[in-house]
Formats: sequence, structure tokens, C-alpha cells
Amino acid sequence: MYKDKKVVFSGIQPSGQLTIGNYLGALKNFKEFSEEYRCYYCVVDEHAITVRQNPAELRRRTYETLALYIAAGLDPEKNVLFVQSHVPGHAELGWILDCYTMFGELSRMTQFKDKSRKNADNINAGLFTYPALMAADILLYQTEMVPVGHDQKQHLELARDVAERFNQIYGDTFIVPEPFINKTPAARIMSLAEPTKKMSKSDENENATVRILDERDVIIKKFKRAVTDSETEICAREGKDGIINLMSIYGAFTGKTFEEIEREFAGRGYGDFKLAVGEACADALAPVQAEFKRLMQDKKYLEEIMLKGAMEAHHDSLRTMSKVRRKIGFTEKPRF
Ligand code: ATP
Ligand code: LTN
Repeated sequence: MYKDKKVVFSGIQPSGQLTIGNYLGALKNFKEFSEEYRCYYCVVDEHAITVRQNPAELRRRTYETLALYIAAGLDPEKNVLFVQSHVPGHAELGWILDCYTMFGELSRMTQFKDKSRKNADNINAGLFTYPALMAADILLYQTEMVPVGHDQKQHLELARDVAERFNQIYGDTFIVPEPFINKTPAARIMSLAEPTKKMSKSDENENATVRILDERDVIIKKFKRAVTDSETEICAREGKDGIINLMSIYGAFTGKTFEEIEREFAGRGYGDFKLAVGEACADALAPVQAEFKRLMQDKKYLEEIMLKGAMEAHHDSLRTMSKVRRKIGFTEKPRF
């Protein structure tokens, strides 16, 4: 609880150019909470370094991700927009929660297994304990609700378990957070190249992803190349993963249901449909892209937002931090 408001927290890693998966599954929904909740939206750069990053790119992407938050409609006056590594409480509480998170629990995380497979030469300890840092992000602000895509459900369950474990040992300390996952198929946008795999911003195959910042003709071309099947009918039948994914994307951008889409494209071919998806996507992203371009020309403004966000987040984090320190038996921090 923050004053009279319940708290919402979410984060996106600056680990690549954001995709329409990030947009439809997470970012686009963030602004809906701004009026009713105290919202913290964080660029989680500490999470991003669990995979090796090029330093100049990481820095640029941190600005870009913040600019995209604003371009997607998050008003910096109504939301706390900040960068994770600017607020020391995340790493501090992250370490503490490492000590309340079990090796066995972390070993079961599918994201860890996936990323270990993809980065076999760099299976570092941070990649393994990633979910404990994510729990810290959330619990630090006494968060009630966490809007995320479907792939983060398992991490959220772990965060809840860690909060409950801590509360059981020390008495009520943390609010146990709830995930907020879209009920629509937009919570799980799949790769355009392999529609049984999630679309991921760090995918090396450029044809697998559509980026929020892709140009209109690139977007249309990528949808044209999307992997489908050898049939001709546009419907959500089992086994038609590619078409179902395109229907999910089209539905998310136009507000149409699967039935409406099936009716609209009855008797028409995949070519027509793919073009319509591409156009709907490009149309919806155009205003976000324009605002993004404008913001990126004003680095000073973005830095002001970073400072303001970090100051507010840091201030708000201190209450939980001092409570946690007291409960576990750390001595009071000397002021220096
Ligand atoms: P990476 O490829 O670096 O792991 P990512 O694309 O999975 O990145 P994250 O930064 O881990 O993106 O996720 C940010 C938010 O976007 C999370 O809430 C996540 O659930 C959501 N998200 C990511 N990919 C998708 C997707 N394909 N469909 C729906 N939501 C998604
Ligand atoms: N783990 C998330 C990013 C993330 C996050 C968070 C999301 C880090 N900390 C806290 C919600 C709340 C991801 O990989 N998508």
C-alpha cells in the first residue's frame, strides 16, 4: 500500500529491441493501472546482464526502453519510471532473498533451462538466481499486482512462495503479489518463424520477431514471411499454430475476436490475411514510433525522468528495506 493506493510493479529488460510480444503481452497494458494504483515501471538492467551484453548497446537500450515506456502512453507524472540499477534496494534485497530461495526451486525454472541452453558458454550464477532478484523488485515496494506476459507466471509463483516463506519466519513483512496476465491470447505471442516458440527480443533470427520500432514495410514483409501451414483456411483449429498466432496479433491490434476474424477472412487466402495483419500492426505502432523518435532526441528529458523516478523509487523502497533488515537481525545502518 502506498498512501491510499495499492501498488503495481513491472519490468522489462533492456536486452534487445522490444518486440510486439513485449508490447501486447506487457507494455500496452501498463497504462491501464496508472489512475487507480501507485505504479512502478522499471527498466531492469541488472536482469539484462545475466546474459552477456555489449556495454554501449546496453546503455542505448536502457534509454530506448524508458522512451518506449513513455511513447506507449505512460505519463511520467502518474507513474514511477526508473532504471533498476539506480536504486540500490533491488540488489540489496535481491541478495537477502537469495538466502530464502531454494536451489531446487531455482532449478525448476523453465526460463533458466531455456537460457542455459541458448547460452551454454555462460551459465552464470546470476542467470540462476534471476528469479530471486525479480522477487526483490516486486516485494521491495509491497506490490499487490504484477502485469506480465504468460512466460513470467512461474517466476511470479516463486516470488509469492519466497514472500510467504519470509512472512512465515519473521511475521508479516511482504505483501504477497498477484500476477496480472491478460486473458486474451496476446499474453503469449509466438515466434513468426517457429510458432510453437515464444517471440523473444533476443532471438537471433530477424524473421522470428516484429519489433515495435520496425519500419512499416519491414513489418509488412515480416508478416508476409510468417510460417503458417499448407492449408488455406483462416481459423483457430488445432495444429494451425502459425495462423492462430497471426489471429492473436490481429485481434490484439484491432480488438476483433477470433470469430469475427474467421468471418472477415472466410474464403480469402493467407496472402490477404497476412497483409491485413501487417497493416493493422504498422498502423497501431505508428504513433508509438513517432513519439519514440521525438523522445530520443531529448536525452536530457529522459535523464530528468530517470532521476525523478529513481529518487521516488529509492525513497519508497527504504521502508521495506529497513523493516527487512530489522526482522532478519542486521544492525541499524549507520548514517554516513
Ligand atoms: P529476452 O529475449 O531478452 O528474454 P523477452 O522478449 O522475453 O526478452 P522480457 O524483458 O523478458 O522480454 O519481458 C518483458 C515483458 O514482456 C514480460 O512481462 C514478458 O512476460 C512479456 N513478454 C515477453 N515476450 C512475450 C511474448 N512473446 N508474448 C507476450 N508477452 C511477452
Ligand atoms: N523477468 C522479467 C522481467 C522482470 C520483471 C520484474 C517483470 C524483472 N523484474 C519484476 C515483472 C516484475 C522477464 O524476464 N520478462
